[in-house]
Amino acid sequence: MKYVVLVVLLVCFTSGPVAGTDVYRGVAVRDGGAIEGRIGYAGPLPDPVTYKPTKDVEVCGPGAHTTDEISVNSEGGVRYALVYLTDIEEGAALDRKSAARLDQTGCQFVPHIVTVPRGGTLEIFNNDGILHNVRTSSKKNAPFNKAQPKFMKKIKHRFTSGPEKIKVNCDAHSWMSAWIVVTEHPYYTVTDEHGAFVLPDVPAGTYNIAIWHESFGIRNSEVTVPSGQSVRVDATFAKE
Ligand SMILES: [Cu+2]
Repeated sequence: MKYVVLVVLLVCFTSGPVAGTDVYRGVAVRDGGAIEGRIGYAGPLPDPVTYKPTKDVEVCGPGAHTTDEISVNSEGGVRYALVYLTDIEEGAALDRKSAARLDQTGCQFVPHIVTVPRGGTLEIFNNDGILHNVRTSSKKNAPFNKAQPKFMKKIKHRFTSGPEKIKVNCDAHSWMSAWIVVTEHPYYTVTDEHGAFVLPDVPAGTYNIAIWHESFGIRNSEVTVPSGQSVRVDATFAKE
């Protein structure tokens, strides 16, 4: 009996998903399929995170504002959930040459989640004409902390290690936060205001898909993508 258990364990370990693989190969995808779905929130809707600027009010805007940390619409659709495949080894090529862009506009980072390929460059813009200070918290990539005065329109930064989810804050405005996601392949996307997402051009096969939200946690499931067709993956977060 022990022998049987051991065999089962070995099979599990050798056929299980490889998280954060470094062996991704870009190829021409023929008859790829799509994964589409909706990420929802069950139960009473969570309260948004709010703030009221006490400095730079003429740029940041007076009164109460809402951050993008918790953005759930009236139908329970969860915006700004990151959806990605964790174990894909071969698929569409990753464009490492085009720069990704993160704006600071009205004292908010836009978009709230930006993806950057490993080895790629992120351009961080200051559109506000006031001082911002960009600080990242990361482990694989070296963290950085850069003041961006009003005359410094653009900071460029290259991310050399991944995959990694990196939180960004501004030390001049405590409510400003965003996420830089360093990717190894193109199968990452972020849900829209309805909680919807699409991952196109996926080679037929079975993959592990992760759905991550900074406040609600992470969900994983297996998905089988049929050749030339789409498959749905819906997930729901709830208060635990
Ligand atoms: Cu700022």
